[in-house]
Amino acid sequence: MKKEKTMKLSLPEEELVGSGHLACQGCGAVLAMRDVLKALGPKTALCIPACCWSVIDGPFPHSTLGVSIFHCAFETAAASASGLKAGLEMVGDTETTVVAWGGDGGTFDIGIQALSGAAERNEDIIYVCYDNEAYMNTGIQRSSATPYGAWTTTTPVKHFKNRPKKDIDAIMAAHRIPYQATASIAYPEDLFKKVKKVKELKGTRFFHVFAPCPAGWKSRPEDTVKLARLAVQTTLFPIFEVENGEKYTLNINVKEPKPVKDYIRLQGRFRHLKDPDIELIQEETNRRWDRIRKLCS
Ligand SMILES: Cc1ncc(C[n+]2csc(CCOP(=O)(O)OP(=O)(O)O)c2C)c(N)n1
Ligand code: SF4
Ligand SMILES: [Mg+2]
Repeated sequence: MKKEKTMKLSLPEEELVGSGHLACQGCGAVLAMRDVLKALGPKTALCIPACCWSVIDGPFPHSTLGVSIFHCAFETAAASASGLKAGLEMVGDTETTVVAWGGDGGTFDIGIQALSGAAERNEDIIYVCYDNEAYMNTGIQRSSATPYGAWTTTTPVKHFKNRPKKDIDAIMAAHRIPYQATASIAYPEDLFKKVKKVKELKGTRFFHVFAPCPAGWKSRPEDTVKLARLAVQTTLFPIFEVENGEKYTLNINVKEPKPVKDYIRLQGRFRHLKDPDIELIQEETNRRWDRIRKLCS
């Protein structure tokens, strides 16, 4: 008799992201939420500033999420989460994990003051930035997380983004918070494991999660996970963690990096780039990878 193939689940079966959400097909931000909530469980409260996720969840009183949500102003994710945590403690709830959940625009740009303040005070919150590298919810405007060379509606083809992506990980390391990590929706076990590990840790914990957006990247929805994996395998997005701003650990080593071209050519937002432009991106990627590897060694 032919042996039946079975798939072993490495993440818990319980889903806190329900079906019927409002995201586009192939949205990486939904996978990020799914993995993080599997690690945190239902006793979680999210502060969500203006971003795709404030829409994805659905219109009140409906919600696709099995956890509480506080929709806050764009620039206030970390401040709102700090206040919510203090309020919960005042009423004797020390069990609920408070999470600020923002996009790259709400984190790298408009929410950075609140985030920096919360990190400096070492507020007892988890901050998750799902990074889709632009202001997607309002129609694909450039953010400081947008990579060099990308088209967006505010960096049109003739004037594509000519500045590098802001190094938010270095900025957070400078705050010497107890824990921070990069992660990717293509490596759910790594993301799950790291969130679970620091769930009970006190103080500010920051996650920078790479989450492709087919609508904004002009990529195929079925390529979302492939692109996220390629971003790691080309070393464009290294996966590492930092404790107290000092102890760097590489979580996913890439022994033979793939050329960045493999990643770039799958996305319409980079269609205008010529070979010399891609060569520049390759050189910058190699430089940053060397620096991260040295920090982790
Ligand atoms: C103070 C303020 N400025 C601008 C907006 C408009 N706005 C809402 S969502 C958004 C884009 C958010 O981008 P990001 O944080 O990267 O999340 P994404 O939409 O990509 O998921 C903008 C500009 C707003 N709601 N409030
Ligand atoms: S625009 Fe991008 S991030 Fe927003 S819901 Fe669609 S795929 Fe997800
Ligand atoms: Mg964004």
